[in-house]
Amino acid sequence: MRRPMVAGNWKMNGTLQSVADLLNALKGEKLPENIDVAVFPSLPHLQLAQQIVQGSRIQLGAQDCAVQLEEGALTGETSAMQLRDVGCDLVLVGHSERRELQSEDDQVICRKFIAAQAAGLTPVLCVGETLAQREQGQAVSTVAAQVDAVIAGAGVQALADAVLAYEPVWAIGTGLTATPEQAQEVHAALREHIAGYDAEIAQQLRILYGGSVKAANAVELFTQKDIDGGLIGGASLKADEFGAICRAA
Ligand code: G2H
Repeated sequence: MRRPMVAGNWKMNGTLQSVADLLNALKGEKLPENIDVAVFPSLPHLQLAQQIVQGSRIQLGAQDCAVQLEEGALTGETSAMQLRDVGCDLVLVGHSERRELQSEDDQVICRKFIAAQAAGLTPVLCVGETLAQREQGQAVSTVAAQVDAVIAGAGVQALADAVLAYEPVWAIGTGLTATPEQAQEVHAALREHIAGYDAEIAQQLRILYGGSVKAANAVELFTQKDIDGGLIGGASLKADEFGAICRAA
């Protein structure tokens, strides 16, 4: 039985005040006992967020980490070790916005995944196909190749301490959501693909769905057999909406 997770990716949003307000409101939401709940604020807000979620059941994550683990002359970078030091439990790796806007390739993403685990963080590895890839019938082969690149560098065993998030690029922040059937099809294919390496790891791996999830569509997505919760962007910026999504998991 996989424990569902609902994670809020706050992207580049918020101020110290709004982050405090959002977290305090979220702490007041009724969150189901049988799921993991995590939030991923911007870097400057992590320490404050850590102080607010401390002692609560909300886990804290960062949106990215450096490929390098050791301290060094890397202006603007933040290591997984530093994220761990400020109280992060998780880190997103390979979000499509970074793959696209920061030109992160599979090799860089694999190194970040390895650095995250070495620092004691749980990586949430994001994969997804573009609309063009889907239209060419390459949705599954694209996401499978993205997972393969991490397995090639980190080993399949590394997935035992990771979370996978399937986020079709065409559904991110667009208001378009994959239908529950489209999402389930890719989740099942990913699990089957990973089972080709190790059946038990595939069975236990949590695969979250992301891409315009909101309270109104969460139930139909989360009740699919291979969907183990969600990675929520825009809708995670409102405590009541995010609370409702958590209760759908
Ligand atoms: C996908 C998702 C969260 P949104 O990026 O990672 O964002 O729910 O706004 O589509």
